[in-house]
Amino acid sequence: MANILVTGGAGFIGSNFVHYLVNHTDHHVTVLDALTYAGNLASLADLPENRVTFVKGNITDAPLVDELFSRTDSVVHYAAESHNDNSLHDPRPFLDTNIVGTFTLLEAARKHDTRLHHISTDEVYGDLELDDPERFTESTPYNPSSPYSSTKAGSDLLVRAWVRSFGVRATLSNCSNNYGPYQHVEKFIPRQITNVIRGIQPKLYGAGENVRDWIHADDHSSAVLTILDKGVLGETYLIGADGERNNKDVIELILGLMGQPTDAYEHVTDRAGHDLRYAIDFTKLRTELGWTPAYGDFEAGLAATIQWYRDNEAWWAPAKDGVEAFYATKGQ
Ligand code: NAD
Ligand code: TDX
Repeated sequence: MANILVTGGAGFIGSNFVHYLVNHTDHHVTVLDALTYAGNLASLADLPENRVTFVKGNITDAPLVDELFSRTDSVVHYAAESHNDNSLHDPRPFLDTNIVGTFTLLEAARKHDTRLHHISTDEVYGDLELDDPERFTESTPYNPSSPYSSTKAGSDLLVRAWVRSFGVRATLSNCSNNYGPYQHVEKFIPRQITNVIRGIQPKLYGAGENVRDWIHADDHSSAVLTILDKGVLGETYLIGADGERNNKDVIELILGLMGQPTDAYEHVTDRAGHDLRYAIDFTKLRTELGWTPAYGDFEAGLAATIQWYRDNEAWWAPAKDGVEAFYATKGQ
């Protein structure tokens, strides 16, 4: 049994990881989360109190971070400002949390010699052409497009520098687009599901040819736990599940699964600087650490996710009107 600190554990992927740890290990989990608009304590409500301790706080709060690191074995760092559209509207919080927050954790890891796993995104690599036969690998050059992805790229580079310069015991992973329960309604898939439930037309940015490489959040969690247990210090691992789909296909799939005509959506203003395609080659994780995804069937995973949003309207309803009002100001 170990004490694991999970930053951002009240967010989408972090809360799925906390559930995963409780269900698949005997570790004790401490969650450090500022409960920004994206954090929701209800995402942890059904977990046993003797396994999970919640601390409300900011990852830029150095004394708090120092105190927590002094009594933890490992840290998994999810906390971030995570939404590209918000980063185009107001980049500042992305620099504070993603850059300064990660720096604050690295300094504490250095002081306490704490094992750290840093969670990042495939967006640090920029985007691919639709017909490019290559996918991202661990050696693809960094080329981020948005304020969000550039701050995530910056945080990755800080981690690598602290490994090399100070011997911090860290690993990194860059994952593709996640879907599953507890994802905020600002994001593509939950926005469309909850639009259909509310009788609002789903909204497709531009022509919808943009491709995302979808992975279930549980598969992301199992990959992170594998890296935490078996990953080589200083190494980066790409996480994906061969889930490439364009946005138009995903919206049509959601409509079909929800019993609606598959053309019952509208095209809205495209995202500025919209990345065309992400695609992950996860050969290194598969061959070196023996990890494989469990959710092979995207349609089945999506159907289960739709059911989760149908069953948990109380979880997402408080955020829905505000999100739609924000998008409406941008013609989206
Ligand atoms: P999210 O926005 O749902 O959750 C972020 C969480 O971090 C929230 O609970 C929020 O309250 C907390 N947080 C934000 N700023 C904080 C701060 N300064 N101090 C403490 N807590 C703070 O994000 P997510 O989609 O779950 O993403 C989690 C991580 O995974 C991020 O690092 C993101 O870059 C990465 N990632 C996400 C995806 C994806 O598809 N969503 C894919 C690859 C990587
Ligand atoms: O209403 C919408 N309509 C639409 O067409 C929204 C909200 C999005 N989109 C498009 C934009 C993207 O091509 O859908 C795609 C997915 O959009 P998001 O859910 O905003 O995700 P993305 O920008 O791809 O980034 C996500 O994956 C990588 C996460 O939000 C990041 O945190 C992660 O790093």
